[in-house]
Order: sequence, then C-alpha cells, then structure tokens
Amino acid sequence: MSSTTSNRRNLDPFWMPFTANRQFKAAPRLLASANGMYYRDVDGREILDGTAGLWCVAAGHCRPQIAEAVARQLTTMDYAPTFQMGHPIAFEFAERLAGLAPGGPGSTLDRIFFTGSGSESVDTALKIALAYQRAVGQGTRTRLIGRERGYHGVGFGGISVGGLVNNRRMFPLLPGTDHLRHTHDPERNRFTRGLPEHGAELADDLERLVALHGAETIAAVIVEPVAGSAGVLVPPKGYLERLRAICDAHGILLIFDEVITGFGRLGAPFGVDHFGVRADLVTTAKALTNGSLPMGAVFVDRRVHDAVLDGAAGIELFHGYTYSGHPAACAAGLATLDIYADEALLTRGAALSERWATAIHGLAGLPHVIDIRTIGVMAGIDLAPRAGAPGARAYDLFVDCFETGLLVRATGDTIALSPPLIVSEAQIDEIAGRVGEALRRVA
Ligand code: PXG
Repeated sequence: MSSTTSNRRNLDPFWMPFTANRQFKAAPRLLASANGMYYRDVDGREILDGTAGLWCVAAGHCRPQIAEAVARQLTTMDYAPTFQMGHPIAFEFAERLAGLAPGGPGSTLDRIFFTGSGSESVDTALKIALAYQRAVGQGTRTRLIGRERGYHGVGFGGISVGGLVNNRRMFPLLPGTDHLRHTHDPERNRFTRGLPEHGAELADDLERLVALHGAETIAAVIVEPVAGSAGVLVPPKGYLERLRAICDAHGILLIFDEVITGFGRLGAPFGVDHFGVRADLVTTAKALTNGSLPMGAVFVDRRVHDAVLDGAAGIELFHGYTYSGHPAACAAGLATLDIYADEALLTRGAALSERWATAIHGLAGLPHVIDIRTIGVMAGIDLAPRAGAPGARAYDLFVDCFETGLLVRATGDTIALSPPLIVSEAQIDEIAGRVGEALRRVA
C-alpha cells in the first residue's frame, strides 16, 4: 500500500532516517520552502524555525549570498579531488577556518581536515588521535573514551564512543571503548540558567577509567561541551576544566565534539572559547556551511598534526573522503563565514542569552514541565513522561507546535530549542509563548 500526500506523491521509496516511517507516512509533515526564520510547508503554511533546521542553519534560511557563491562555484568547477591534487578554494576555506580556530588568536587548533558530515568528523578525529599516539611512540594507547548520553553521529566509531543505548544496542561496536558517567543530575541542578552548580567532581570519573584500564591504554576522550541530542545537558561549573587537567596528567588527548556548539550556538565561536578550555581536536559540521551543503571540518592542534606528519614517509594518514574539501561546499562555507562576520553572529548569542533564558525559564510551572536548562541560544525542556508511554508527550507537543506554526525538536521527553542566531527578541518571546500554549493544550 502506498502513502500519498495532498499532492499525491508516493512517500514509500524514501526510507527516512531516525523516523517512525509508518507513523510519519500516515500523517506526513512536508516542508517546501524556507526564508530567514521561517519554513513553509507544502500547503503554504508558515512555520517559525525554533531549531535552525537540525541545529545547523545559524544564519537563517536561503541566504542569497550562499546560494550565489555555490552557483558560481558549480558553474566554474563542480568537483575536483583532493587526493594528491588540490583546488584553491579548499585551501582558502581551510585558511579562513584556521583564522577562526577555537581558542581565538594564537590558537594552535589551525590544521583543518575536511569531511562530509558530523559523523565523518567524529570518526576522523578518533582516527587522528590514534595516529598521533602511535606517531609519538604511544602505540599502546588505542582505547577511546566517550560519555554516557553522548551523541557523536552514527558511524561505528561514533556509536561506539556514543552513549545513547538505542543507537548502540543493535550493532557490534569498536572494541576497547569505555564511557564516563554523564553529568545530568536534575536532583541537584533543576531549572538551571547556564552552568549547573553541582557536579564538577564527575570529571574524576576519568581517574576511575585510568585506574581500571591504565593510562597507557587510553588514546583520547571525546565529549560534547554541551550534550545536544541527549537533551541539552550543560556541563557543571568546573567540570570541563577538571576533565582537561586529568587528560593532561595522563597524556590523553581531549576531543570536543562541537558539531552543535560550533559556530556561535553558545554565544562564542566555539565551546572552547565559551568555556575557556583547550581541546586537542574539535569536530564540526552543521553550521559550518549554514546547513546549506553537507560538510564537516576537524580542527586539529598543530602539535598533533605535525607529529603525525613527522612520523611517516609518504602518505601520512590513510584516511579521507571523495568529498573532503568539496568545492561547492567550500564556497558555501566561505560565504557563510562572511555572513557570520558581517552580522557578528558568532557572538550574537551572548547578547541574546539573557532574554532567551528569561523567556524559556518563564515556562517553569506550566503543565508537565519538570526541568529546564538554557545556555547560549539553546534550551532543553523536560516533560514528565506519560505513564507507560515514554516520549509520547514530547512527541505530541512537537506535532501540536508544528501544526500551529512552530518547529521544535522532541528527543525522548525533552523538547530541544535552538533557533537560528538571527532570531529577534520578539521571535524569542514568540517561541516561548507558542511552546507555552502547546504545553497547556497537550495532555
Ligand atoms: N556529533 C554531534 C555532537 C552531533 O550533534 C553528529 C556528531 C553527527 O553529525 P551528522 O552530520 O553526521 O548527523 C551530531 C549530529 C537531534 C539531532 O535531534 C542531532 C544531530 C543529528 C540528528 C538529530 O538533536 N546531531
């Protein structure tokens, strides 16, 4: 039996990702166009984008500057390899990114490996960490440490260090991984604006893993500075600093997965900048091109890069993608960085974050709301699960919001919000107001 929509399209052939396909196709939601802060669905209804697509459209939708740059590149040179040859725009984009390197002026995170997505950035960073340890004579360091509730994409590396059970349970995983405890502790930190007070000591969990496995077996730790997909879990005050210190004490590389926090989401260009904590590798994607074309980039510390290059003759790293440094994606990325600079979007979130926190925390006390977390221009709102139906209440709220003109993201029983960074103060209030109305409607 085939599913159809109002315009009679057959929905069956597209096996949709992370979607209840049968449920969706029985009652589809189809977006047809977008501009600025808004989508329109196939029936022409306007929908305010409370999620920047999927955390990626930081500068708002359909920016002509990006479209024109991509069109120019596609008609000049559509594709060229980056294996044993190159093209200027990939070097230009890498140089521009190096100038923005996490940590600000003087940062040594200025060697850039291009990928096609966040998942590829994560697997790339994990491989570079292993290559580095081997290059510096620490070849026994093959263990990779993630964290419970972490999301690092869907490659086998990413799910192995990831900490979301549904993404892991069906698949064989990399051997030699382990996980830190997550930092979510609503009993002590409910309704926090910014960093929770309690939980820095959870970083000491890395000492437990060192004691268990031996530091000489551990290559790297990967964490999201703020866990996004698991529901906007903000690190406790002092936690990341402590994790960094323990990594340093034991020769372990620290990877920040900034696929969500990169490019302004926290009100600073990167989590590294916001928290003032150094990382050895930083993974990005999403807002790198404003979501306009698929692309990721790994910022690698020069020390790591140089060690890998010095440790090999010929090809130093047997890794790369057909689309590493794709010309059209580089054009999109360069135009995106121009917009970020012209409109100061990488720091605009700092000026908005008070208004954002006040608006979203204003939802405390509404039906079913059991916790709210805000930082920068992101928020997680936890709803009490319906008895016997985990996730159902947040899903219903997502559908209600969509039908009444607001896009939110439901993950488990958490509503996640992350509007484009061009959002106006009036639109912030509108997002919070609409979520509030939906909370009053949803049973
Ligand atoms: N790392 C992090 C921290 C992410 O958030 C990835 C890696 C993987 O990126 P790609 O481009 O391979 O998808 C992500 C992706 C959600 C949601 O609902 C989040 C992501 C993807 C899909 C849904 O929060 N983040």
